Amino acid sequence: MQRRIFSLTAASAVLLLSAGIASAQTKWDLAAAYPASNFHSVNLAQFASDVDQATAGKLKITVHAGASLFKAPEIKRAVQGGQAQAGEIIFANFQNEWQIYGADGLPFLADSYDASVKLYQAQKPLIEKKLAEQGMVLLYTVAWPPQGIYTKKPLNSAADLKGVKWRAYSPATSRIAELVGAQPVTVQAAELSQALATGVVESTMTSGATGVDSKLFEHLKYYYDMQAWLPKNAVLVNKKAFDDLDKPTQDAVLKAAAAAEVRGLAASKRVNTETLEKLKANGMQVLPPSPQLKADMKKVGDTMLKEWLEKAGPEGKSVIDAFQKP
Ligand code: PCA
Repeated sequence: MQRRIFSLTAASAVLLLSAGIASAQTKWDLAAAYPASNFHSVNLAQFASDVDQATAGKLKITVHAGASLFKAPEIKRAVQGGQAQAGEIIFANFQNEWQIYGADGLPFLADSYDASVKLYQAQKPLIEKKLAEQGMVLLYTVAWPPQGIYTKKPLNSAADLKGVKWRAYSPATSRIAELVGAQPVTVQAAELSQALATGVVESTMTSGATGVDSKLFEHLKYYYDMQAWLPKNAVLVNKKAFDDLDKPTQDAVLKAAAAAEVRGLAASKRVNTETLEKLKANGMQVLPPSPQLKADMKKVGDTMLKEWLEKAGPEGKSVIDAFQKP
């Protein structure tokens, strides 16, 4: 009897203790789609460690890079449903759900870092509102470096892309392929190397960063530095998970997020230069587009902006007007 009472007391002590720890520490899983070495993922790791430090370990964020927890197109819904408390998405992937998400995926609308920041300012209030309706909070965004075209053969004009198997990552990159007569196949970054190795695709439009991440120089020879657009990644958190934090912890998250946004932009610019050098060092020809190729792609951009405005309606027009205001 004596022993039994003792063990019961010990058991409840353990229970009480673990309940205490559980309430003192919150753990978030953050699903991300790009490799751990990618600058977005490195920035996320820094963000997680900043939050850990600022909260003295009260909020532990585990970053699951490389689409190891959810595949890129699934991450948004996983955060919405709370299967992952947080996640990193690329807005352009969700254009079919709501056109405003796709504004930064339109060729030659915002085609420099400065323009991309300006476009973001125009998108941001609408996006924050939409995400709130969807049960999420926007923490920060970081633009990818400018997008160019990778091919096996030299390109003089868009006509050289006819029939080419083109890897797309978003509705807009598929639409580009259709407009130039290439064959779009949607493949996310995590599967890009394999798709190239097996011949499923033989060209793509992406950044120098992804070119290096996926070692595109192993299969493709040319990179045309089109500087066509700078799609943005966004880090989101489930609203309930965020609301469940105490105020000081929320503030620490928001502060670390603001720092990550600034740091991420600087990293993107740096990585843009570095990765184009790395492509060259690995035998890739990094070239400016010919005037014809540039003119052809600009035309594609004009068509896509027109189509986008038709679908995005007055809301879309308000974004473009705000963006184009001097
Ligand atoms: N890399 C990602 C999206 C944009 C980019 O530069 C990709 O190719 O999937």
